[in-house]
Amino acid sequence: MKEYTPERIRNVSLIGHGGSGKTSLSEAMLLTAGITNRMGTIADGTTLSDYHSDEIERQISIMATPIHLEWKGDKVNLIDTPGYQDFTGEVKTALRVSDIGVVVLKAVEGVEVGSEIVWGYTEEYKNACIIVVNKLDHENAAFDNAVASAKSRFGGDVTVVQFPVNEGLQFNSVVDVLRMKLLTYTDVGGKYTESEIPPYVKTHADELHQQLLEKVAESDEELLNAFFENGTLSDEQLQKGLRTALVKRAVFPVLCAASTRNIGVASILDFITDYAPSPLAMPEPTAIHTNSRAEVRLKCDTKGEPVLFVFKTVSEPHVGDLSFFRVYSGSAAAGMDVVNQSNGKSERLAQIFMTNGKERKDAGTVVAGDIAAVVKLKDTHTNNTLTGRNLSVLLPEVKFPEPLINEAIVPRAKGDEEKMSSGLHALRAEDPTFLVRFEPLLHQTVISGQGELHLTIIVKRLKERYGVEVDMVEPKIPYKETLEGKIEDAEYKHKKQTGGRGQYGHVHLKIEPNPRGTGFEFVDAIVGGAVPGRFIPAVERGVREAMVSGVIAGYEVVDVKVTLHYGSYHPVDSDEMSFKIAGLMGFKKGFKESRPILLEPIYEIEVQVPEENMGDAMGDISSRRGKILGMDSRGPFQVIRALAPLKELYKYSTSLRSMTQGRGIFHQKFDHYEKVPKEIEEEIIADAQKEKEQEK
Ligand SMILES: Nc1nc2c(ncn2[C@@H]2O[C@H](COP(=O)(O)OP(=O)(O)OP(=O)(O)O)[C@@H](O)[C@H]2O)c(=O)[nH]1
Ligand SMILES: [Mg+2]
Repeated sequence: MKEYTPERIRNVSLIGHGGSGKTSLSEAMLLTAGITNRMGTIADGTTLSDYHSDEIERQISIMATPIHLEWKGDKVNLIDTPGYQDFTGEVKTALRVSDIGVVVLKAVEGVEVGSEIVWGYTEEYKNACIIVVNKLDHENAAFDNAVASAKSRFGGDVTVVQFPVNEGLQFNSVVDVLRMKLLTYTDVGGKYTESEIPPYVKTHADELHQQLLEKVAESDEELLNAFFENGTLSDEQLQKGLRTALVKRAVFPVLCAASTRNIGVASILDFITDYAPSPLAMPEPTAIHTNSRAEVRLKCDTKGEPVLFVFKTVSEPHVGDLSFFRVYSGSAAAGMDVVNQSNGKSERLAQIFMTNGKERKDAGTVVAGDIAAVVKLKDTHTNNTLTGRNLSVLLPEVKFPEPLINEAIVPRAKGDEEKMSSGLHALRAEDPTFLVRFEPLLHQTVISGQGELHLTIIVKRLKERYGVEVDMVEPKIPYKETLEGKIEDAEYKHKKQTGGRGQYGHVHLKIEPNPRGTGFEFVDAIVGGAVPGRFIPAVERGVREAMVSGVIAGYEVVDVKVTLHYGSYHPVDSDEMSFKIAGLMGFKKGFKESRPILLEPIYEIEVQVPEENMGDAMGDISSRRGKILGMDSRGPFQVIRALAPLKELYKYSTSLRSMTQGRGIFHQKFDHYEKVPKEIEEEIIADAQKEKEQEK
């Protein structure tokens, strides 16, 4: 494999709304660069990037897929990312290691919700951004509208560099207002011919050229002075200025494409390699020294101490885990020993690959700025930093989006629990936006993710890869039991006399509520040895056991005070077990008579919706027994803060998404426990009884 210097590398993520044509664009780029000799299609499931079975079946991208090509001597690393909202974690991790984001828009729709979400990520990671208006061969293509929508959502630095002269079914030509040429595509291989701009679009081209000059001039004081002095910029000033303006996010150039017809693609590659930043042109990333916590700037120096960041883990059949990494300093080569600074373990880079979807080639030396994959590391995961022995630093981790949806899962076959758990953990290593936890009190495994499709795919992989079939069910709610009344004297006598030694334990308990949140309290108020001291802890253990398994509906009892104030014992038959049973039964009996109630978890939610969905969102929150705490505006959005029972928030993200066409977002966090309304309490108790009977 050829070795590239950092200035000859470009790291690009293709990002955008679902179906905008990112994968098709990557496929066209591979063909144009001669990596493939035929363009794969989404319909046939033959693209290099969408090679996973789920992607082929659903005809959408699900994984961020690294591919690479060479264009005019430069190495272009592309990460094709999914547009569907459930997989935004993949976009984040891709942009984290990319210098450049290519935002793909549809020529008919322009900016959509997904475009706005990924744009937000480019702001977070400060990527240089290029906008590609794709599908210009669509009969309703409307380039100017798409650009207007980009300007209104992404700001006035969106600047046209190319415009189509014949958008629609016959689309094959664009005017490049940077070089002031007409580019015409007639070759299926993607090559274009250059000619003079035809007279009927010349004025328009001149105007846009002038706008581009001004935009570039504005991005830099020196250029602005030169512009005022000379009324223009030299070609050299324009080109150099454009390069720095891209890094500064002062200009967002707009280019044109019809990916599936391979139109515009070659000049997008030209633009990326001529103007978009190499890793050397980007600000040096900051790492943190593991001991001193001091900030360390990482120079993109191939001779420096190696620092690698693992941004993605893919588990491949017959290969094992592939860890994708970017080198931030130094170089990486097969056979090298490194330290995983995230857990202190040493690792050997056995085999390093460059990948194009599922195709892999040995990589040789991977220099600072480049991206590659390594197989079979022992204990290295996404977000880990690997370094040489002489530099202990950590790079900042990708902050993955918090989970939005929970489902409980139950294996179909008894005895599959262990296989299920190990499969889920392997899947979790691959996908940090997916979480698994076991709820010991509720005896269930709960999986969380970004949406219904996300969890459906996890469940399918569990079956395909680990042979475990599971059902998704609504997660149980961790209700609690407590009481509102009190009982002065709950008596229970446990007595058994059947041959041999008998059993005898006898208690009188006072049971009363403790203030909410203060927990359990046990008071020993025995006087005169009515219950001998050695049996008293056993009584407390009995009470605690009853509390764990619940009394009225099988949920944990909280916030009670139990006073043992009287009892009796038998000199021969009494033992700890007898008093434990007396404590347990006495508590259950007394609890039932002290106006027991159920408590439910209440969450605070923050819901952000577009203004026009405000009414619907409020109505929906009320119908979920929510209480509005306040409202605020945030840009074009309204933010509602409310309290709502967890029970009513099941699949909330799905309905919020459909209510707002995907624009609504929400966060939730546990707030407190509150009494369950009577009619709902009755239902819960009835359900618990039914479940108990089924278990018998
Ligand atoms: N006419 C036309 N169709 C296109 C073009 N680009 C993509 N398509 C079609 O649009 C659909 C979506 O294309 P993809 O390449 O899968 O889009 P994507 O952005 O990768 O989609 P996700 O990864 O699911 O977000 C497919 O049916 C493509 O064939 C184009 O330039 N012109
Ligand atoms: Mg795709």
